[in-house]
Amino acid sequence: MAWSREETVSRGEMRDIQLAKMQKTVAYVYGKNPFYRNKLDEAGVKPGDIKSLDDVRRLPFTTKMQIRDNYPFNLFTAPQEEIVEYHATSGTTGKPVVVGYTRKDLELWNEVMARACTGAGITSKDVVQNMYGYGLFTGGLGAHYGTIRVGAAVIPISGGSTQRQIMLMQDFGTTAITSTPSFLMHVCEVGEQMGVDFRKLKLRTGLFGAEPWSESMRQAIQEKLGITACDIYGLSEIIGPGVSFECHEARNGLHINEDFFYPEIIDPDTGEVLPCGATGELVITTIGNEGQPLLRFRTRDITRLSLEPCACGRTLVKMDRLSGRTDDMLIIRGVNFFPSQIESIILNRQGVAPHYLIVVERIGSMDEVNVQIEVTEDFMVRAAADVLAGSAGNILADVEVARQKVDRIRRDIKEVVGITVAVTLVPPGTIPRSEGKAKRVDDRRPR
Ligand code: DLL
Repeated sequence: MAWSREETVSRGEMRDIQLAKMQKTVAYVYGKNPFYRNKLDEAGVKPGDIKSLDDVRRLPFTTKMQIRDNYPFNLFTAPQEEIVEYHATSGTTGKPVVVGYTRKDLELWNEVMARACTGAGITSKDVVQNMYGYGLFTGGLGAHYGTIRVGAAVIPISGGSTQRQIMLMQDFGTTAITSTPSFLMHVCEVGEQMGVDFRKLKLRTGLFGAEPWSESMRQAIQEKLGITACDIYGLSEIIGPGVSFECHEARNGLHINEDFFYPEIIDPDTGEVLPCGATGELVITTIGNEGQPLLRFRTRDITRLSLEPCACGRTLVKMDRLSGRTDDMLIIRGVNFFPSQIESIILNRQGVAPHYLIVVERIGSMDEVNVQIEVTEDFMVRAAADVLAGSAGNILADVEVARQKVDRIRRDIKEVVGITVAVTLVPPGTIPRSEGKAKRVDDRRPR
């Protein structure tokens, strides 16, 4: 069952809703925000020109850089006194991107997060352990609002405190988890070391996102915890988590809350709109936001849209799990690839853990990639026991197993990605763990 009627309306009705809200949004920003008025005047478009959804492509794009250039509040369209909550991106370089929410925006965010929780099968009977970071990052409060809106109980533990996470899971009878997939994997690893069998706990579902994760990672999470793992997508500029979400029935793509976030797919190089089903950059126009509405925001996230009917009965358009970001793409010796392509290859191998780091260096004039992957605790214990026992035959066999693993992973990467990389197996616990989004790439090339 969907949370709201809009999730199951016909295509025709959805397009009517979108057009009415689009026209209202364009008139609103044109009337209230000098940045947009100038942009629309330059593009020669007046609010009255948006007569059909096809006219949306006449609107100019908005980029992250433009939001940053208007730091902190110049893109706000609602007056300052109507803003009731701020969020911001972490921003590793320069100023962060700031977002301001009015009461109506918070209502909208509650609504889309309630839809996402319902999509994952969360109801008022659930106890949700919210491991997303609280603070300026939107993950914590977004999941918090959605949980409460569906009437479930939230445990607002935030990220970190790994052992405490496990204790609360056991003692509070947690049934659902909201977390980045990488932090959850870390919690699992620590739990396993403590001898916890997560499958025996009351856990049954979860909403995971904020970073790329592969189908293999989903399988690993589902197996280790005995839950259904649903993907959730969003970005601070648009609202935070809740732009799109997977339903637990199908788990094969994310329903976009398109009555609030109007999606388009464009060719990232030319800006041309691509037909439904083509892969490209996701562009979103917010058609319900008040604080800081965005016209045709370039997310830089790469995906494709699908209108195939879904087993859950929702008619909301679906997007594929992200294949990467245009700005995360690594170009190595002329070959383009996304770090997330490597994850499935690693996760499909026995004896290695889902913790990896892709190190890129320039040696002379050549770019070299070294994929560091942790071996599992079990593998390490066996090898150490053989060394202690002084059994030369077994030690040699262990070395041979490790060599074959490295060779296999190298070959698979070459086949899938098309480049030759070095693969190094490193001891368990060597790769830094994150409490939020994992850092998968260490690009040491001079800029
Ligand atoms: O990550 C909002 C969020 C919080 C989403 C919790 C889901 C759960 P930002 O910090 O602004 O916002 O980062 C947004 O993260 O453009 C994507 O590149 C990436 N991202 C978010 N969700 C997913 C996902 C939050 N499910 C950026 N899969 C986005 C892959 C994701 N990447």
